[in-house]
Amino acid sequence: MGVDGLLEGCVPFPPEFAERYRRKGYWKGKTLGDCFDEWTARGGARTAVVADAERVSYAELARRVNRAAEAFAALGLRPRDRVLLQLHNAPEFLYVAFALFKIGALPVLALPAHREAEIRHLLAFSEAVAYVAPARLRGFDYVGMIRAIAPHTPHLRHVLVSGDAPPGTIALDAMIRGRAPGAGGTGAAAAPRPAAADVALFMVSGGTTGLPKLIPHTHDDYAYIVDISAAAAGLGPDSVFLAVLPIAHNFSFGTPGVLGALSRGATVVLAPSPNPEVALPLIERERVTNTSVVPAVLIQWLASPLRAQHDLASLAAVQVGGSRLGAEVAQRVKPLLGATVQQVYGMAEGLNNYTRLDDPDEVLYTTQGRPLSPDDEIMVVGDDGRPVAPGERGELLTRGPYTIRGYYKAPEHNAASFTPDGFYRTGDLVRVTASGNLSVEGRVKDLINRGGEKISAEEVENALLRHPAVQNVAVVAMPHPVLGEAVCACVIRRPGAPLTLEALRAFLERAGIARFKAPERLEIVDRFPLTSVGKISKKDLRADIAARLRAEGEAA
Ligand code: OOB
Repeated sequence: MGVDGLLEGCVPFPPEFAERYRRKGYWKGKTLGDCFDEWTARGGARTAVVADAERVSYAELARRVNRAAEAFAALGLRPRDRVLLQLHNAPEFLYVAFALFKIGALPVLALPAHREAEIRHLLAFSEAVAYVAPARLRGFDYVGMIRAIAPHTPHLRHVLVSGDAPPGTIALDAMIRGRAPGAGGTGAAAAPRPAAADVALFMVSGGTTGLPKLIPHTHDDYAYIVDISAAAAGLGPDSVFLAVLPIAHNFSFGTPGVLGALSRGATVVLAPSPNPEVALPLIERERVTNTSVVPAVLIQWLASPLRAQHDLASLAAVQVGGSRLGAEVAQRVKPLLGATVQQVYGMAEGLNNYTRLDDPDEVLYTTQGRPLSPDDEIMVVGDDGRPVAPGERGELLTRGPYTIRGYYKAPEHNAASFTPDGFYRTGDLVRVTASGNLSVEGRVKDLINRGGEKISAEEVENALLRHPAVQNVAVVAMPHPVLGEAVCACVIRRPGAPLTLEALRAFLERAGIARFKAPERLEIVDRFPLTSVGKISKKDLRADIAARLRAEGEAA
C-alpha cells in the first residue's frame, strides 16, 4: 500500500485538499459501484441502455453487472488487479467496467483503435492480469493480436472475449448471463470492497512524450466529475444520450457521457460509429436529446445530405469538445440541428470547462467555457512561469477536486508535467476572455490533435526512425479542413533510399502502431529548420507545411 492507502505508484491528493473536498461535499465517500447500485435501484424497469436491437432496463443492467462481478471474483480477480479493457461501444463495456468497479479491480481503458505496440506497452506497464476485447471488430482480429503478445506478458492470466470466444479464452457473454463456471455464487459479496479514496480506473493519455501514460482517477474524484458534468449538461430522467465517440474516452465515458446519463436515470444509446449514416437515423429512431461529439464529427453531420432526411427535432443540446471548434461551425448548430451547442474543453487528466446552456450566443460560439467546479483552480502563466496580465495568452495550469496529481508510475514525467504545488501543466495556450471564459488558442506540448485523437509526435518519430530509409524525422501537425489537424512526417532520407508515404504507413502498420497515428503526408527535406539553440524548429516546419498546403489549394 502507498501513502493514504492509495495504490502504489499513484500521487495522492495532499491531506488538506482531500479534507476540503470532503468537507465541501464534493467527495462523498462512495465507490462507483455504490453509485451504480443507487442509479439502478432508482431506474428500475426504465430503459438504461440501447444497442443494436437490444434494450436493457436498469434492473437488468444491475443483474448482469452483479453476475459479471461474481464471475470475475470467482476467476480470482482481486482489488487493485489491473484489467486492460479494449471494448467498443457495446453493453459489454458497461457490464465489465461496473463489475470491475464493484470488486475494486481497475479497468485500464484502451481505445479499440490501439494495436499491438500500444497494447503490449499498456499490458506490460499496468501489469494487467486480464485483457478483455471483442473477438473481431471491423476486420481486426483482437484474439490473434493478444495471442502474439501474451507470451511476453508474464502477468497476463486471463483473456476474456465478447462474441465468439475461441479455445483458450473465456467467453464473456456466458459470464454475464450466468453460465460461466463459478458464476452465480456469492463471490463478489464476500470479496473485500474497494475504498472510495482509492483508484477506480485508468484512462490512457495521448501522451506528449513517447508512449501513452496512465491517468489514475479515484472513485471519489470520478464520481464527482460525473455528477457535476451531468448537471451542467442538463441531463435528466427524460434525456436520451447518444454515445458516438469511443466510450473508452473520458468525454463519452464520464464527463458526462454514459456514466453521467445513467446517473440521471436517462437512457444511453450506444452507436457503433459516429458516421452520419449510423448516428442520424439513431437520433430519429430513439428520440435522442443529447450527444457529445468532436468538431470533426459535427462538421460531417452538418454537411451530410442525410441531415434533411431525418427528424432530429428531439435534439436539445450537442456538446462539442476534444479539439477547437470554430465559431462559424458553432453558430450553425442551432439553425441546422435545432440544438443548443455546448463547448467542452476537457482533458482526461481532469479539468472540464463548459459553456453553460443559458450563456449568451457570443460565449457559446467563441469560447471554450469555464471550469465546472467552484474549487477548480486555474492559472495562466507566461514563459517565465508567472501569471500573465488578465486577458493575455499563456499556458493553462490547473488543480482541483477531480484533476490528478500525477501519472501512474511516472515520477520523472510528473516532475515536468506538474508544478511543485500540484498544478497540472495542461500544455494548452489559453486566454481568459472578458466574460471570464477560456479561449483555447494553441499549445506548447508536442502533440497532434487529429480530430480530438491525441497523437504524441515523439512516439511516431521513434517508430519511423526504425525505417531503413529514414535518417531523421520530425512529425508535425498540418491543417486539415475537417479533422482540424493531421499528421505530417518530414523526413531526411538516407542517401539513395527511396521512400513513399504508402511505404511509411505500411511500415507503421506492420510495427503494430494504431492506424490513426500514421502520417497523411510525407515531406522529404534536406535539412530541418533549427531554433536559436539548435533544436528542430517545429514551429517553422508547421508554418512551411501550412504555406505549402495553401499554395496547393490555390493551384487546384
Ligand atoms: C479530451 O481529453 P484528452 O485527454 O483526449 O485531450 C485533452 C486535450 C486538451 O489539453 C486540449 O489540448 C484538447 O485536448 N482539447 C481542446 C478542447 N477540448 C480538448 N482544445 C480546444 N478546444 C476544446 N474544446 O479531449 C476531453 C476530455 C473530456 C471532455 C472533453 C474532451
